[in-house]
Amino acid sequence: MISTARKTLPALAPAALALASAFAGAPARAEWNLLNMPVGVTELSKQIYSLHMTIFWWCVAIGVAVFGVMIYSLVKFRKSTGAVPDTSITHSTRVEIVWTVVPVLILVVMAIPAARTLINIEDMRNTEMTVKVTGYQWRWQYEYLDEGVSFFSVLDRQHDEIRQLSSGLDPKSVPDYLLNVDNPLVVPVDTKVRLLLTAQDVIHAWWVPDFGMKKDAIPGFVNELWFKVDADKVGTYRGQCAELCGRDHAFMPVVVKVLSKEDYKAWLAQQKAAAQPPAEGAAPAADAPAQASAPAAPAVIPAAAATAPATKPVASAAATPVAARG
Ligand SMILES: [Cu+2]
Repeated sequence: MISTARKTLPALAPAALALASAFAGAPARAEWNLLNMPVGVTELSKQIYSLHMTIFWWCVAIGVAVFGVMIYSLVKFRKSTGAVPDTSITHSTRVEIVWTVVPVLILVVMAIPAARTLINIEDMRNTEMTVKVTGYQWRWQYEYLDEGVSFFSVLDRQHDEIRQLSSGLDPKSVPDYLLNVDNPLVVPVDTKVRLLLTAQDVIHAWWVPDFGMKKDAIPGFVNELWFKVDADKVGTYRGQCAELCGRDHAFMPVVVKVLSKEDYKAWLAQQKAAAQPPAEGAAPAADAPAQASAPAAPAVIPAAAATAPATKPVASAAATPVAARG
């Protein structure tokens, strides 16, 4: 036993050192934060995080109480000190009622904040803008309903080149490797944005951890989710497809650029102008790569969209278990 330990300990030393250095210094906090879910930047993500932490601390308290009583009993009433078994509580109706009712009450109390959060997640009232999101193998399409703006979002070309086996290029040479796209979804800050999620081929899932939101995009169904980014959280947020959707599942990231309301208006105006058919003899708009990169598939979308509302009630019911799994 001791000789095994002597052999194993030196072998573990480099690993222990690596672990210690990983947790030492400034980046340590970031590493530790990765153990928990992110607080996020939206109204919902913070609510979900606080629910998660509330339930977590309740579980810690329950764990400490249960294990505390158990360890205390094991030590205090051990056989070597002459303890004799108390047979009066075996098959005691009173004890059985107590240990059934107390956990049920705890679960009921836990269900109150959980139900409140779930209802809030599903509350689509007062949305200020809607974007239809369609998953394809392996790209996303964003359609700004009522705005006439639509584009595809594909893995950044440079990242795509680096990821090729024979490229010989270093993935560390680009920031946010495999988490960058050509055309990100652009939304304004402090605005309730609703996404209508569907897919054209197989099931995908739209996921941005900082928004606390992940939902399946299922062919023939329309799922919905909403987010409202905090007023001071202008920035770029990244996520990925979260449902195994085929060969290039790992290569269809989600990038959301959150702009101030003014910047968003300017961006939208620019996109609308770019979407206009060019005047006779005019050169095509240089800043409309999104439209140019659209494949032939979108022609099918309007038909799918037209049938979607009719199937929506079924969609919500059928999609829920799948969404929960994804
Ligand atoms: Cu996918």
